[in-house]
Amino acid sequence: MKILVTGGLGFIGSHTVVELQNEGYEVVIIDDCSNSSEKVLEGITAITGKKPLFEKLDLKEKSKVEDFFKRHADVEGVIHFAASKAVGESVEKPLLYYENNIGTLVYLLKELSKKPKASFIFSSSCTVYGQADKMPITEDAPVKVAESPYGNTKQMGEEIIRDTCKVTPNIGAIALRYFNPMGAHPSAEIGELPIGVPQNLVPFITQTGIGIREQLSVFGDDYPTSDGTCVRDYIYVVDLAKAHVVALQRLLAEKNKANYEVFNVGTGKGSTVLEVIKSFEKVSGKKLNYKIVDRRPGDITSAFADTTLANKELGWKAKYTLDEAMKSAWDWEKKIRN
Ligand code: GDU
Repeated sequence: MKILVTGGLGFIGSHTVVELQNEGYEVVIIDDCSNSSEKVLEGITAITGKKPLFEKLDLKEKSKVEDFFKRHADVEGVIHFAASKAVGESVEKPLLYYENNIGTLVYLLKELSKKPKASFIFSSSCTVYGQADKMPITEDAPVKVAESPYGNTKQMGEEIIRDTCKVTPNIGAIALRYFNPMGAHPSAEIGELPIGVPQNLVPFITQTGIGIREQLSVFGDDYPTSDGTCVRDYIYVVDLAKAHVVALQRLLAEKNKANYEVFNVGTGKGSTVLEVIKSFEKVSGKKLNYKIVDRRPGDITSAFADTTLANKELGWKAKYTLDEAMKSAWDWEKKIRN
């Protein structure tokens, strides 16, 4: 069975391609390589022994998307990762984000609505909850006004899919709301490759550990948490990738309870920034150079998932600990700098 993975050369996309291939699916990747490299194909092939099909294509080019679906009429499911994801950049360039993240989603759904049956998995984010009133966060927590155009594209994306599914019963869709993905494949063949200075905590830590960055700035230690630093739910990227496969299988087997569903994908456990640093120090045996600085504007105090729904309905649970995920991130960092 052929599955299209858009953004399949990216961080979460590439790990999902591996899990799909391991389950026997034929994968075709679309990626425009704007934030990824064709070299990732080699890493995927080294792990699975099978090179996925790949088309370098910009999903904003509507006629090329139409042509793709004509040539790959046998695609039965789509996992849609391709999107711009830098929160700060989205504030500077909102139209770029709406065009990249919303325009392309519409084109894909249009193509799927022409098919007799199609399954669609959407990369959403816990950002839709903003600072939730209750922890852990359940899927029925209210969606808060987005803090950035990026966050807005995730909210609007979910709404577009929901509205489409209402009138298009041949499409079954699941939105997965990721918490904080981290780590790399245990083989260290694929992992996260941030361009420029990493905005996210874990790649900044590993780059500091290896000596590319001098010091990690910890954004604030006066939050109302156990040690004053922010709490997040760090989920190992391989666990997250597997959640996509089980979500797809639910749709393909028509086990879904509605033709649009939403699931949180996290571990259910919150960790503070200082706990993440301690985990790095433990698995690497290195002291991390860090200092406490002012809060980063827009950061929320705390976000961690209630994963009961995903556990029950998808039969999925995160297996790896923070230390295991951190070790994989560190192994990857060491490998790519050698
Ligand atoms: N942090 C630091 N120093 C850094 C980087 C991060 O202290 O150099 C802290 C942040 O303040 C935060 C935690 O580490 O408390 C995690 O920060 P990340 O930037 O790694 O992750 P966020 O939770 O801020 O971001 C996540 C996703 C984004 C977007 C965002 C929406 O990674 O893509 O969805 O949520 O809020």
